[in-house]
Amino acid sequence: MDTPRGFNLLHLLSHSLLLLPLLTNSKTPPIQDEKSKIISRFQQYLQINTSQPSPDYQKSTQFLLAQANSISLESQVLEFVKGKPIVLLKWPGSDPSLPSILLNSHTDVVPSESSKWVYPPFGAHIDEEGNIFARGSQDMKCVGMQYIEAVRKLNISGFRPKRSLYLSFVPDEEIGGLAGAQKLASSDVFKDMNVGIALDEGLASPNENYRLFYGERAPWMLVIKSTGAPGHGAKLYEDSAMENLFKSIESIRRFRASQFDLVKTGLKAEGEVISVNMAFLKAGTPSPTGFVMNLQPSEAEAGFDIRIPPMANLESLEKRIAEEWAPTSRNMSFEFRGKGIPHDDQGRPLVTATDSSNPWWALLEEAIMKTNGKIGKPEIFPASTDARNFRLVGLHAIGFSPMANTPILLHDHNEFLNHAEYLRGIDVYVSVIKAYASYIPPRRHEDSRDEL
Ligand SMILES: *[C@@H]1O[C@H](CO)[C@@H](O)[C@H](O)[C@H]1NC(C)=O
Ligand SMILES: *[C@@H]1O[C@H](CO)[C@@H](O)[C@H](O)[C@H]1NC(C)=O
Ligand SMILES: CC(=O)N[C@H]1CO[C@H](CO)[C@@H](O)[C@@H]1O
Ligand SMILES: [Zn+2]
Repeated sequence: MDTPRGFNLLHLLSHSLLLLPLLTNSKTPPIQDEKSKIISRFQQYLQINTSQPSPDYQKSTQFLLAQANSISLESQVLEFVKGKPIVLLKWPGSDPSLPSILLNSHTDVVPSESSKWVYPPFGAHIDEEGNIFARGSQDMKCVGMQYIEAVRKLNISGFRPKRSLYLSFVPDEEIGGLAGAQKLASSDVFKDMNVGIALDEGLASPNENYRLFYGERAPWMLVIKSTGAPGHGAKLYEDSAMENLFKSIESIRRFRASQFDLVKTGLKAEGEVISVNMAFLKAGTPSPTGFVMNLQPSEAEAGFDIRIPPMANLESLEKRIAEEWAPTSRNMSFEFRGKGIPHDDQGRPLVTATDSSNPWWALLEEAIMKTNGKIGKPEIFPASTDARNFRLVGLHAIGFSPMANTPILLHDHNEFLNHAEYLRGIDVYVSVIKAYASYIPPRRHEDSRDEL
């Protein structure tokens, strides 16, 4: 551990733990020791540079296998794509006929501009307040290690699962998950795992409520292009490429404002509206010093990042794009550079039920509340996660990262998680795994639906 400011973790832990007389039992290690070991294992994982674009998956794989070994979990490394390992750990259940539990996390992290960080992004430095600074401290090495630590605790306590528990550590989520979760979810290995419920990442919550996600918005990357008659820069005329494009941009901006207003006035949550943001504008005739200024170009284009909630009306949006944002009547065309799927193959919103038809939802809430955790209203994740791959194959999937009272810093400078919040999250997963791995559905008639 790097402690340039003379910070001492044991010292910090002792503020919250006045249990010293209890700690000197000869068989069990002191609680503080155990907690500092837990934190130091988290730091080790954070210190592995799994930053895109060239994550050190070899190191993260070695590390995770060693962790699995230390608690005798079964492990295998799947490489559907060479150099993109999926580490799959298994705690076998006593009743293999019951569908299993999948706890998923991704091992890669987004790049960081280290010069803009107070502490180095792969240092995992702990400051005086116990905040652990590292890229991945929130997104989402915290969750991956919390799964492992929860299993470790449960195993030590003598707990044995009825359902098998899988921990998957997948690569490349931050670049779309094609070589990771997508390959896993569509594999034969996955079918054999007979998964009943998958947990994946959520987001930090600045208030006391944990956030649970039952769906996510699908990204549509839209590029619109216009053409028009070129002309002298001094001339006012109709139908130039720029004018054609700007009519579209004005229309798109009005739509954006209408959606944003729904969020600002509190009528809808961020994940429930269609967001549109301009990603690029490309036009002009290059000159040696920049652009030709007295010429109206004959072509122009713009790109937009659009995020679609599962319940959005796709037909009406497609119509809007074709008729208002890129109408052929205005010499416009459009294409998608990526188009996510917000619906299942029957056209229904791709979401995980939050009502009584899905017992896993209530079980999760109960298990969290048992640890005195509070829970906010179920949400749609505003961006994409690997969970969509599990929903696409028909599974229940819930996004959850146990980080309350924590600023949302994923992909930001100085990403951190407080050590106490991290430790608390482990206890939450202990409770969740206990509930999930022990769950036996109420007996049904012989002709009933498949077991959940
Ligand atoms: C981490 O890896 C990335 C490449 O993916 C590299 O650009 C960066 O410099 C590395 N950071 C450190 C601290 O080694
Ligand atoms: C479409 O482009 C052509 C060729 O540049 C131009 O003559 C025409 O005026 C344009 N029409 C519109 C509606 O922009
Ligand atoms: C995965 C698992 O069950 N690991 C270990 C848990 O602890 C016992 C000892 O109490 C080991 O025998 C298990 O292998
Ligand atoms: Zn993530």
